Amino acid sequence: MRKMTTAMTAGVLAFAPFAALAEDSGDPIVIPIHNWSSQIVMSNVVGQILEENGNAVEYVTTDSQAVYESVRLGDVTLELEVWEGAFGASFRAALEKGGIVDVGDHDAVTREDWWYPMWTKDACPGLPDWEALNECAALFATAETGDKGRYLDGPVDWLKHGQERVEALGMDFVVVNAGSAAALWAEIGAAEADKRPIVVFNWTPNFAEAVWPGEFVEFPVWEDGCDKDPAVGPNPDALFDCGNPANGYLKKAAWEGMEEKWPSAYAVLENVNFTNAQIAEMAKLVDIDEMEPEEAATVWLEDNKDVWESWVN
Ligand code: TMO
Repeated sequence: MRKMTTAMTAGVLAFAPFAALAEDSGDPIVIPIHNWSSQIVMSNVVGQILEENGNAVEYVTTDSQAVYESVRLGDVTLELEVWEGAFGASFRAALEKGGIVDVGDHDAVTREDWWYPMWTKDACPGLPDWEALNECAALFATAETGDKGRYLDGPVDWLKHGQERVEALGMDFVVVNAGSAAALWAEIGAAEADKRPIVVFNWTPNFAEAVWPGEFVEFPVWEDGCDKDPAVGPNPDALFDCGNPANGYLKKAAWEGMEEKWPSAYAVLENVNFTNAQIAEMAKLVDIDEMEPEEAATVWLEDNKDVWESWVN
């Protein structure tokens, strides 16, 4: 359904014209879908809010790094979860090229990094320090990794640079990429039975923190430029010799032309703002309650009217 504009008629010429009501294009707003649950549910939540606003919406599954180029070119209209750790570099590169705009931060504070379930600390009490982890590398050895420890990193498209970090810091670990987020949860679940020490990629906000108490490994503190300038970080000759930002942003981004083509939807997008607890809940509806993302979004919207209704004009 499209917004109505105020029609000018001869009869009202005595009055100043009303400001034209925003008229959004009837073309669908294209929302990208990636490979972790909060992003998929949030995309459906905002998609359903935009439908409520009168917009047409279409979802496309896209690579979580390449999407910034797609937004910049207008092939995709927006992105709801720009995680500083995983996507900051791709987002900044697209901003520099032009065509993409920063639509502001969610209240959520994010962290993405090497993580272990708390039982791991019983076997390696010097944790969360990364050097202590490295001393314990043999505890994490598997047939696949020989005498080195195994670190299960995220799917490759999250570009966590685990291998570069291991090399930059001279760690006795082998980095294995999970095929999917589900493989990370399966790994933690399997280790839980006999409290086997493991270290895997994880993030917050996420459902996992309510299921498995755990901690992030403390690497050398992130400094701007650690991914670009070898001089930044403890190893003067290497990139990625720092942890990810411990208080990372979560941003919204949009195609530069969105505001003009869908002004009303853009105003809604500017209002969209989720907290850590809300995002963890979105992931839980799928990863624990096993809902389909679309259904999870409907349930979330039903339960949180007070949060989002004021975002719609
Ligand atoms: C981008 N992610 C939240 C999965 O780290």
